[in-house]
Amino acid sequence: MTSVQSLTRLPCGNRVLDLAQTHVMGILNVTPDSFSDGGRYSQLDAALRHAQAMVAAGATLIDVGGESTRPGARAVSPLEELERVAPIVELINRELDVIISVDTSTPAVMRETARLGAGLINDVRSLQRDGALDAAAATGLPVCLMHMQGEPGDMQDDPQYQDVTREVAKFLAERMTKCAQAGIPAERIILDPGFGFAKTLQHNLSLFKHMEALHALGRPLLVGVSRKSMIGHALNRPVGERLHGGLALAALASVKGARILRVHDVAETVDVVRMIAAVESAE
Ligand code: 8Y7
Repeated sequence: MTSVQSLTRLPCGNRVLDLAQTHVMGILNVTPDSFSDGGRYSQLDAALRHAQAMVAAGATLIDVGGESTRPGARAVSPLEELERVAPIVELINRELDVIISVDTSTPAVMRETARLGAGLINDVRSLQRDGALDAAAATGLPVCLMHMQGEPGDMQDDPQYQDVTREVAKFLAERMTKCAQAGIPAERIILDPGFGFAKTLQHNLSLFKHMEALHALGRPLLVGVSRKSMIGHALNRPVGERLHGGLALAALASVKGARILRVHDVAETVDVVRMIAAVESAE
């Protein structure tokens, strides 16, 4: 079937993402807060309430992550990651009407969370860990492939590119080929330039400016710039003062054709997306 609908509707487990629109993905961090001693139930309850608020504010996807990608973050075992992520995936799937994206590079987490109701695999390592291609293929879920050089721990040491946009496109095309060979067809793939991952400010700005070049790969784009240091460095703002810069980038990304915006500030970003849609649907 190659109707127009099949080109714009992406099945995500038991839900469907309409790719004719720009969507806001809310970020839900479930890495344990060392300053909170509220116990497991209250952490789970707080995560559910945060997810609920983001859905009420207009998020159509929630990205659940249990492994910090911050430079210098401690490595987490697969079991530890699964114990953080699985209960919240199960709970959100039961309580909320939203597509659950799982931010993971870990094969066991992909398989188990898919069983518990996840609708999308968001892997900043583009399924390069041992067993990840096969695990993702077995779930039948769509996958977001993101560009990065190296590992989160060392990626910002001295990133080098001749032509950042061309190299990011080449990497993503190669990962799409690997996916196809593993049984993940192009129709199930979302692509992400990977802002802030192994890139200087100038790399990030150039990649953002030329983002449209990635449309040549034929797949929807996801953009994650919320509160990132590219905003901090461009505007000289600490992390708590990056909202306006982030909204400017959200608007630009949306106009450049990005289909999913991964953000912390859902309500504000939804207003940006809806305002643009209102203008674009006018006579
Ligand atoms: C991104 C991401 C992060 C991103 C995708 C942060 C997990 C760093 N950034 N996933 N994850 N794209 N797909 O500052 O840009 O949010 S973590």
